[in-house]
Amino acid sequence: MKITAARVIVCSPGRNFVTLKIETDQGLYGVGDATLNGREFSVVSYLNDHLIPCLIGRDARQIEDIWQYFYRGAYWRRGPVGMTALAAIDMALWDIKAKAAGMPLYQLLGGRSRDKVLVYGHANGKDIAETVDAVAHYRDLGYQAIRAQSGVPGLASTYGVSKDTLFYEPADADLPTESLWSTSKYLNHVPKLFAELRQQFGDEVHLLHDVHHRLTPIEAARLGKELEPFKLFWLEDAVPAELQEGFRLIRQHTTTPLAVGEVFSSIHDCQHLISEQLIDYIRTTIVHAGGVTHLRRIAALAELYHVKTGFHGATDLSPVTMGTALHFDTWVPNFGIQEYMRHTAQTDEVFPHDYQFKQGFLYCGETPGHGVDINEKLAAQYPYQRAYLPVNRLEDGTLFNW
Ligand code: EZ4
Ligand code: CO
Repeated sequence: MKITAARVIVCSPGRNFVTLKIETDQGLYGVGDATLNGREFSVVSYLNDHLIPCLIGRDARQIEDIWQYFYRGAYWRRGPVGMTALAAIDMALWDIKAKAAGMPLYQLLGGRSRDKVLVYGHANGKDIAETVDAVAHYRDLGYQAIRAQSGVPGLASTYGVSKDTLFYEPADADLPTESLWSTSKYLNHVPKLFAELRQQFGDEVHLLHDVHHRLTPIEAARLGKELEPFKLFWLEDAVPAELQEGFRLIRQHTTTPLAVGEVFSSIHDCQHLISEQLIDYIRTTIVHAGGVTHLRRIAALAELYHVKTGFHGATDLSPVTMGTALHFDTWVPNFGIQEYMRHTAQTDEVFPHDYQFKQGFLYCGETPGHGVDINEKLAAQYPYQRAYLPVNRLEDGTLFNW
């Protein structure tokens, strides 16, 4: 089965998405996501200028060989741009293989391990009262796991707090907006938020929180410790994770479960975090960490060390990634949870898919392949719109982590 064509499609049905479509001489095609939020065209160029010329004419069935060819063959390994481009090819090839087999992707991976996929949604508010209302709203929608973020008194804006409750999109301007950060104000506020949420909602609901890379290990240790009474499902991205051994310090001080990895691009970014049992959930996702082929290796390593999956699933992960991730989640033995931020109706229309949300769970479909397509005609009506993620400064002007 020869690859005859590969096309990169850029569209913006409410937000930017980069999509790869691979065609074969058997009439079967596959679709992959290549979206890297705020840096979209770096991946477009990597695919168009460097990978696609080497892809045409190859046997679409040889997923592993093609993966190795582009990983080892680049000489320059890893990194978000290269691994996202590779992931797009990998996703499209798994889509083709599953279509050729006449099976939904989870069957090819090893079959169903569970009936449904537990997901968490994002409840945001400008203060504690608004966040309480947002959590109540998600409870009404059937969610059993909810991430809670609140504005911090004395800070004009912070990560995770949006204008819209269901469709938070941080890449919100054609040049980066700037927000201000104070670690002390934040640390004083967050335990109050979770005390109130437990008071209001009891122990049944799973509560999660995303620090978004803003603490040092000792600050994260303090926060984890102070949040212990409120039994979080996880504390996410407590510190920027280039320093894997930094997690040892957090781990020595708290039993709050730790999740990390949405910005990782390979198994080497989390090897020590996993093998030294410094984390509880690994958040690498299909599109940013080399596709199904590479995620399988990360999940298998994690399984050895009692680490569960908790894939990134924000709105910048296109429905193509979401669909593929749901097949992976349906199969993977050490599944933990899946993040699920809803896409807008426009996005859902451009990417027809067969997965469904019901009462706090997502269900992947039974269509052969990963179950997500792109309507190219409709996509063409939504041209690219430049959009950046914000940057973040301390109150004295120092550039900080966003
Ligand atoms: O900021 O996907 O857990 N989710 C997140 C996201 C990320 C965006 C960045 O593009 O941290 O909201
Ligand atoms: Co996050």
